[in-house]
Amino acid sequence: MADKSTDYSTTNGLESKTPFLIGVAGGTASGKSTVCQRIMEKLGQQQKEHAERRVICISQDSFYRTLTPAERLRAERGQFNFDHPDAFDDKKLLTTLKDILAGKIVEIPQYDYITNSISLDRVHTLYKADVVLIEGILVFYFPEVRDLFHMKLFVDTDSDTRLARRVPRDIMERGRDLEQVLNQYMNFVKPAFEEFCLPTKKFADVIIPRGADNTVAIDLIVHHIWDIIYKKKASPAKLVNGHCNGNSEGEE
Ligand code: UZR
Ligand code: MG
Repeated sequence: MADKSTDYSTTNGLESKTPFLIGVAGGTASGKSTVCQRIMEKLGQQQKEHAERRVICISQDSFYRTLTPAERLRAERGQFNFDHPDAFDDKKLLTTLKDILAGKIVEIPQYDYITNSISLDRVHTLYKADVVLIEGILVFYFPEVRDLFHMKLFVDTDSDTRLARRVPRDIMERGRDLEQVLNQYMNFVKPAFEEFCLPTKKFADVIIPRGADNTVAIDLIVHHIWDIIYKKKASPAKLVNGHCNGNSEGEE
């Protein structure tokens, strides 16, 4: 079958060790990070040291742009729209992904939801990997970024389930109060989801209903990734049974 996954390593004219890039989109609190975590676990990577990891995950949140002082004030009052494409530095995201595809070592800053800004003192260095997952609400929004992915997944979780998860998460992990969370949800998160995120579902190769609860879908996806990346060396049955160690040394 002449699918693009068969010869992914030569897409964009890059060399044979090009990492396999997977985009994971979906609404807020749909379970994108958890889906990525499950994929990494099932590929047997989770316990490895950072530099050795063959499967890594990046969040689009690391590519929020620096706010102007006026925007910062609005953000503190919950009046800045973090769900709008303009909130992101898409050029930086694009450059970083291109560098990753070119096999370069890149630095990824961590985002701090309490200060609404990138923490420059908490930067992760990403080494070469076989598989790179990028998760975020708008990873399929920017055409040039979208075109870089070898596989596109959309985590499709009901809006009420997402809201029910988002409220306690924002209060407990992101230092907000209930009124602020609900206002922000109604004014920004929900309309931006409908306008910018949901329409990108059509670009997905695979739509995952119910998010991380959908173990069948995740197993199938992992099976497929394994097939593409480490094909022929290990039986897929081993992978599903959790025996895979993700070591691709000497393969190809
Ligand atoms: P996920 N977000 C914040 O709450 N604060 C910030 O400083 C930056 C982002 C939220 C953003 C979006 N919206 O809905 C969410 N708001 O992070 C995306 N308001 O993250 O996909 O993990 O839900
Ligand atoms: Mg997230």
